[in-house]
Amino acid sequence: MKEDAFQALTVETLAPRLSAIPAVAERVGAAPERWKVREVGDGNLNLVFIAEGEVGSVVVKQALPYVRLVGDSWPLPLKRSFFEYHALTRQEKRAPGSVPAVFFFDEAQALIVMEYLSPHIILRRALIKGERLPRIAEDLGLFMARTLFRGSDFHMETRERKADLALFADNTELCDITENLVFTDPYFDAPMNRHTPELDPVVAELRADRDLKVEAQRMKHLFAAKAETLVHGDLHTGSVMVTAKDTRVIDPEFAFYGPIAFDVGMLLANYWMAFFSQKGHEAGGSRDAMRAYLLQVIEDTWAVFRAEFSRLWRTERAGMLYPSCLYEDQGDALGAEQALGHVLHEIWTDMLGFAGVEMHRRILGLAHNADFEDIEDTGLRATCEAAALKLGRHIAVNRRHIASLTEINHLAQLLDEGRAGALTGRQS
Ligand code: SR1
Ligand code: MG
Repeated sequence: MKEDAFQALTVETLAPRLSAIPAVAERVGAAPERWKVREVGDGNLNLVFIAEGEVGSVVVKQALPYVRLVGDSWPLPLKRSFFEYHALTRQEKRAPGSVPAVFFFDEAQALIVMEYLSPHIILRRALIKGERLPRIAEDLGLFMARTLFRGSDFHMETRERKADLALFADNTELCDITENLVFTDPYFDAPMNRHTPELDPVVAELRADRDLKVEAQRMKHLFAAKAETLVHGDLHTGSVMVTAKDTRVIDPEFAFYGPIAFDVGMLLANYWMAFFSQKGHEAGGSRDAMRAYLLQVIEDTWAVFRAEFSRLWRTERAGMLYPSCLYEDQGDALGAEQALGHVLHEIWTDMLGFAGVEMHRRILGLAHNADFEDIEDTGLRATCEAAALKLGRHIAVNRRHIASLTEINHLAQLLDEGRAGALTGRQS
């Protein structure tokens, strides 16, 4: 199959095409006529199938040569599957057990056969239903600290890291999607944008906000220029599968060498959006406990990330940056701690900027979140979205002057209750 020209899989062709591959047959069964195949992809880009046989089940993910959400008018290279495969192997090494196991990869067919996670569901869906997952703060805080620290010059041998940086530098088209959809399009009337009509006045205010537009481009500048570590690149709540006992991160096709703060900011932004959307899912009962849970998850995720990053700094800082020959080896452990403080402070400040723009793009840009989209009453949806837009603006513009998540979460509560005034315009 490796030499073959690309052919998109279908429910009918998948079993005959893949059952001859030993690594796949071993996990599903060798008799294709006994396979049950269904397409379950609901993402923006790819095909995703579940194949079940007499032995077991696998997931087959295949890239399409275009953006599924838009159609073939927007071509997108198949090589994103190559980057996803290589990111998954690195993440498994750096944070064992945090991603699905990969059984087979075919570069020409842009397909990855991997572990079928069951009874896992997408984290975003769980949060919309009001489910409180007990492990996500710990698991995702550790995942981010371990993958981001261990992929950086704090830890890696510099030659190996530079080779890896060169490998992922070719993921240009997916970076281009983020550069446009996240950092630029939300801030003007770009052709693919859409928003809930009742938001018109808030949207006009944000698009006229000079400080915000400058800050969004500063974040884009960082995203494009700060090749610090191998980031997941699309770490939102739709890229995480969960049960009460297990958390797995999926879909790293946007992986590239970028700022440590990018993954952290994107994830926290998606929790804040989940928080603001709860009001729209309250028909089945009060979501007060869910709101409190989400704000706690945000604080705990950052605390776990910080603690694990600090532990790795003290025990695995073997790369070229801040070498121990300058600090610990000279009896100056305090110097290393001082440097750690600076590094964490920069991650904190940048993380808030990335979180702010992520909230904006999910409400004003092309790719929206089910958290808000599933709210049918557009007036109610707009109320939820407006609160998220205002918090996003506040943390992006004021990120250098914000001391704690407690402070931000207090503002989030005020906004959610409609008690925080405008929080846009020139109030920075
Ligand atoms: C056209 S792709 C839109 C979005 O889907 C992916 O999940 C990324 O978040 C991207 O920005
Ligand atoms: Mg994805």
